[in-house]
Amino acid sequence: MVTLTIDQMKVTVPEGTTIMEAAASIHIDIPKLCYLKGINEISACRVCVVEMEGKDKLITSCNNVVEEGMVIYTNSPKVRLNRRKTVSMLLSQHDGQCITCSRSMNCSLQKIANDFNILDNPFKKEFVHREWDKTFPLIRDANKCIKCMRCIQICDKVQGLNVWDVSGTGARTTVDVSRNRDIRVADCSLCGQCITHCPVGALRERDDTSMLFSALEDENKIVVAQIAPAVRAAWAEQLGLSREEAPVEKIVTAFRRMGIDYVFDTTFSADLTIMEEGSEFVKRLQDGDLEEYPMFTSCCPGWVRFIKTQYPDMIGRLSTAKSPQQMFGAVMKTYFAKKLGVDPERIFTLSIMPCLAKKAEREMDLFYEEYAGHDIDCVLTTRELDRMLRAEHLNPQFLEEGEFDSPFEVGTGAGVIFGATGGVMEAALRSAYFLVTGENPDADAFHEIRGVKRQGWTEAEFDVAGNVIHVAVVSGLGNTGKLMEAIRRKEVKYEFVEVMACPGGCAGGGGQPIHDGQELAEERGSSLYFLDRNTDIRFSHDNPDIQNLYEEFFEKPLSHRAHQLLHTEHQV
Ligand code: HC0
Ligand code: SF4
Repeated sequence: MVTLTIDQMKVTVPEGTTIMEAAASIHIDIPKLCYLKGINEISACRVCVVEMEGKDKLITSCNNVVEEGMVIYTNSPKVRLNRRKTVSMLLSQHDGQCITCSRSMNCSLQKIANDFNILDNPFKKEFVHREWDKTFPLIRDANKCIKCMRCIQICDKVQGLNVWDVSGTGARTTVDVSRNRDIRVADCSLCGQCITHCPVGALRERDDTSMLFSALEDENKIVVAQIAPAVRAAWAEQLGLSREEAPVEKIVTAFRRMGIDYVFDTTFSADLTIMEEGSEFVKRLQDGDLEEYPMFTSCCPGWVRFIKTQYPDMIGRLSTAKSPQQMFGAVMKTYFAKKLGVDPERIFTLSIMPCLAKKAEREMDLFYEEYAGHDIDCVLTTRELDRMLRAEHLNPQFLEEGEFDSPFEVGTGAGVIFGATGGVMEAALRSAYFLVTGENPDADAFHEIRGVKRQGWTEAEFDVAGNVIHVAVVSGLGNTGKLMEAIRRKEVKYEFVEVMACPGGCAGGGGQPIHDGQELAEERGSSLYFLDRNTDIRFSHDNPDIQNLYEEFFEKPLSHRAHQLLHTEHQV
């Protein structure tokens, strides 16, 4: 252990602790902009400087470790002056258009500048316009970039994709797409992790809210919304409500007040996905198709983009089942349109997702009878939902809980846990067990695969009526890359693998509210498991609305019509 003095307080911490962590242990919060534990400890921003007795130069606290007898000042006049200057310099490189920024009030630079009471900035810089294709779901605004390097490190170290790099030299140094590529060809998975780790508004999603408002204005359109499982665990975080005070049913009421015609829960189509994907798994298992390589889940579009660019030879191992988002869209434009007695063209499908890649996934075509279009017309992230609720002056505190519409009213606990890492696998196993044995297992029989794993993956084996099934669950694309290599080298062997691009699954999705420096995927995931435990129906195949949909329309899983509407051929 090492004892030192910080701001006249003695503190004893383990060897190797950074000064920043030692200060945090006695509730001194040293300001910082670039630091991300274990990922970005390069002192790029230099906001975290402190004064050390006996040393002339200030030192950065994020990457200098404690020494016995050290005397540190975190807010001496010298430190204060230096930090103010550093922040002012950073502000000079930032266009400061806070009023029109998607991160206004949620920006670490804005907060630090306010905390330091910086009311004027002597440094001014001319900004050059930099081109960016604003039709791409991920948008970079170089004039807001403060070169903290977090996006480079997250994409590289956590997601293994190296999409970003430093470009230019000297005063022109900035961050841009690596190797001078266009973002569209840079193999970006659209996981959005660089956005959720950007301390300012230099990275954001394409805002699609105007598409929804146009549809709402169009009297010919019937607007049908779905809300993804993980949205319920996070949507109110920045609206000032706790999770307990913010059930998803409040969004239903908000949507009705906005004029949305029908509101459904994606947990319903998560159940539908399980029926199809679970049946496909059992079939592939029985056909001996899983002896060499596993079947991979296909519901995470970030992962699907990743496999297409990084492991194209493995595409055939993906389940052919569409994701719940797409399945719901297909059902709305066919079965539901028929039920309403309207043309599919009149149905405008909206989905609220914790994800950016869903904005690209929606471009998938749908052809059915006379109709040629898309399953989904508009995807908004949880953050866009929050901005929209604010714009509409819909205060969630005063919204009552509404009810999802019929005929897809019921979603099960199995559908809810899709939003957490391991949830799709667990839901699939609950139903696969039933498909093989004709009986339900204990709903918690597959709990071993729950929980966020920052490094590596979770594996387990389960006995289903004498068949031992080896499964793996992985989240984060860096981890996924390692798992894929191990599978290829035949160091591991599984029959079924769940992959989610974002660490912790959709709960930690790139479209979720941003809390700088905090990883909330685990906490949000736990709240989804809590909802599952407290739901009456915990098996997808027990969902009466799903049973009814098969009876009235699809006949049975993997039927001809199911293949036509609920499955897809994955192509590079
Ligand atoms: Fe997910 Fe999904 S669970 S990918 O994370 O499968 O985005 O929440 O909506 O489609 O259901 C995201 C979340 C979904 C889909 C579902 C799946
Ligand atoms: Fe990298 Fe994901 Fe950002 Fe794309 S969205 S640049 S893959 S971190």
